[in-house]
Amino acid sequence: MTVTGMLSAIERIGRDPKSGGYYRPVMSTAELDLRTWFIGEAEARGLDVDTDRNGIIWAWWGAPRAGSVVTGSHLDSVPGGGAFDGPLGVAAALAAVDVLREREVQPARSLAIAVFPEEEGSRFGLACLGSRLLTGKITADHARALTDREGDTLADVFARGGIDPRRIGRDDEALGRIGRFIELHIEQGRGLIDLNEPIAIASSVLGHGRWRVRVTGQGNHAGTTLMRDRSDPVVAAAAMVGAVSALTREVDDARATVGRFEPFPGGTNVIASAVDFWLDARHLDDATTRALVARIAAACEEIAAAHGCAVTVSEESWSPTVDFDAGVARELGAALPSAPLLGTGAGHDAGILSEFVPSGMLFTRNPSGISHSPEEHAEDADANHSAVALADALQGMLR
Ligand code: HGY
Ligand code: MN
Ligand code: MN
Repeated sequence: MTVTGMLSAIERIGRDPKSGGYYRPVMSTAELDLRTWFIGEAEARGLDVDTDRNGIIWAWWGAPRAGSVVTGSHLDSVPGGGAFDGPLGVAAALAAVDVLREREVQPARSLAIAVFPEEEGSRFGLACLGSRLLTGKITADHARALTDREGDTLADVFARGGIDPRRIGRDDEALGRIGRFIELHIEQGRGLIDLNEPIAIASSVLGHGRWRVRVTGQGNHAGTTLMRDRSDPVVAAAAMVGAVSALTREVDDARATVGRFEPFPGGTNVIASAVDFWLDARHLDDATTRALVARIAAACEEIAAAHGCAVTVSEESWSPTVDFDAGVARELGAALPSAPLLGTGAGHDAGILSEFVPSGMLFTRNPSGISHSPEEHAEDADANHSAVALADALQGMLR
């Protein structure tokens, strides 16, 4: 089955019929359905499938052993996400196995397709949770205690999803089997369309972090509280969001976003008592990101004081800038000589793994560059070509 055929088979899973956006949080019904789909596709190809103690699914062509080549991506999505972010890399990996078999390739190394849980961090707030658990970049205790918007802990959610939370954590045996990790992903940003190329090789991943900003004030009645008597955290938080944009625009190539803004209790005729909003800040230079966030935090303090409110800023996720392994990039370049090298502003499991195993990424052309939106798109020809490009990249590594 082609990549587009596989993506069509799952296109209704977790899709909001009104907005067309996807919401597939880890261990939700949608994501569990996608896991079932992937396992079915992998088993139909005779791959040996195992879901490990961190909830990572491994589909093996050959015995799990040191020096294996691993490819794959994730199936979870951001709220209102597109159809390709994650699933394109998973479907292309399945189709690349088909291509390699059509070429009668006899791998000298084992090949595995890995599907990492909670790459987006949309449920528990921490990006690339699965690859962080695998590598020990997050402790098991810290992970178990993470909570979702309903206050459910990761431990409880994983247990309900069939993963024993007592067993999560660094997995040297699984990590030790990975000789190379190659992730194919839809391009997020406009590069390839302007270069008239279908595939790019990744050079770097922008460092990025997430901070929760909590503003507290005085909850009160909307009709009986004079304006001069208010300590309204929503008004303070709104000014802070303005400061985020203004301060970030002063720093070349920095990006900062507030996409999640939650007043409490959230009544139309209620002055909120608190507001939580989340800051996503990114820059190629980690010290620049840190300095920008420090300036934003100082501005938030000033604004809170001016509105009779209090504010706390707490870090929830940090991923330093990653420069991918030059040797892997060369191998990919040798297999795909017309593919340009492109950096990305989006984080990936390959970025986390690259600290531990030689890793690389391929990007598939996205004509508009839009991502984390239902408008995310890859043309059928490019989506299907992804499998051939990935097979070309893997074939040399499997020798
Ligand atoms: O947020 C990101 O950069 C990625 O899509 N997880
Ligand atoms: Mn994403
Ligand atoms: Mn992704």
